[in-house]
Amino acid sequence: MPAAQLTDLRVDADRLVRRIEELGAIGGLEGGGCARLALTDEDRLGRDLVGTWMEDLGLDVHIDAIGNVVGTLAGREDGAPVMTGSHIDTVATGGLYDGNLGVLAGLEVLETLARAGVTTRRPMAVGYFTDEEGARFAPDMLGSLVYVGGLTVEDAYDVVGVDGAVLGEELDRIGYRGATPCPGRTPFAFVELHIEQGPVLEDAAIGIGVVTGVQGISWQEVRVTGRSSHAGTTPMHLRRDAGYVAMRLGTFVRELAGELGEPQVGTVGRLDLRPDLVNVVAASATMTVDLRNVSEAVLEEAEWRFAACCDELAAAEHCTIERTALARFAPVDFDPRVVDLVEATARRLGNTTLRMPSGAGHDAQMMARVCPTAMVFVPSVGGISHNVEEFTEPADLEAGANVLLQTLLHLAETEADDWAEADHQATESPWAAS
Ligand code: HGY
Ligand code: MN
Ligand code: MN
Repeated sequence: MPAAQLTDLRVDADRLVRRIEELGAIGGLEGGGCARLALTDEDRLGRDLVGTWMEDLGLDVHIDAIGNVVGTLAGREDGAPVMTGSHIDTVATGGLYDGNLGVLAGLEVLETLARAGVTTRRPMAVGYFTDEEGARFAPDMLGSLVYVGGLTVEDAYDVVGVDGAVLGEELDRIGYRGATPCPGRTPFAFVELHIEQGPVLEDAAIGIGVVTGVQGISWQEVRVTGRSSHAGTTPMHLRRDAGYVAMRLGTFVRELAGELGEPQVGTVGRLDLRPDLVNVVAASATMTVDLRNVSEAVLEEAEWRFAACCDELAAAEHCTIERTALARFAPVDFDPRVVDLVEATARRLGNTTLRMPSGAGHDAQMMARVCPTAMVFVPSVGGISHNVEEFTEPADLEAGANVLLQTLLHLAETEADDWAEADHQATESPWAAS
């Protein structure tokens, strides 16, 4: 198919929306949304469904040692594939689009090409990565981290989940410990479509987010140990109140974000007091602290100021505090050539665009370690995500999927064998001209 016709190719938006809804029904929640925590039975059912769609399309499907699944459409030539993908595991209050859009839009791109009889120069691949959310097994982006060699598969197998399950055992239980070795094959380039999950695009009435990078992420578990005692008879100055210390730490996290200013964010998402009884001063408190910033230096400042607060409170309240890192990823800048291509493609297709960093972590954050990578955002209604009310308008889903299609097509057809030439190609190829 001549290049000029390739630029006219568009996805079948109805098929995409149907698949989003069909996958979303697995682990479906009352009132909408879905819960498919990593490596649960619901995750397995979602995996089985997406795997069936990949196989029905005739993709060459591989499951790797950490359960990442990649389907590849052969190219006219062998060599490194142009790759897209995301995740299909969700948080417990998940929506239908977080991660799922990126996987199903990638599948839709390959189906559009296959149905049009298009064989691109380079192979095209779509994948989903295990445990992107990290909500059950930390860290987040675990599967893509193993894919790029940032964590050994053996260490990943030993990760213990918030429910006490062991990752490797759960992977075996659902039958997704595959034979393909990790680290995975390095793609020629990786582009991920994702909902923004925040309010920026909607507030600005912009259709496509051209994602320039991802902010740094610091997750830690904090365990405060005090002493249980009687709530009625223990004078305040004699208490070793783990619950009070935990709540002071939570307040500190909130105030620290305010002091450091945007885009610093801080969240205490989990808090567990023991013995968790109305008339007992808490003996222990276990909580999580999530700190993020686009600046590594400011994120480090947030971390040491939090540590200093822990030390002060431990001394003042006669408690001990242990902190355990659950995830720590530095901010990532995406490849400017791919970012430029996403922007040029989105504009060529008539979209309004805005360059922006990602507040959420994504698998692209890991893929950027090994190949030229960028992301495409579409608006989230009300800026809501990790919430069953997560929603993106069908027209925005379609626009994002078409930007993904045309961006991947350009990458799969560019004559550049190495990225030094790609600059040259990006200006001369038919995609950039029109
Ligand atoms: O935590 C995150 O940013 C992502 O949802 N895993
Ligand atoms: Mn996601
Ligand atoms: Mn998420």
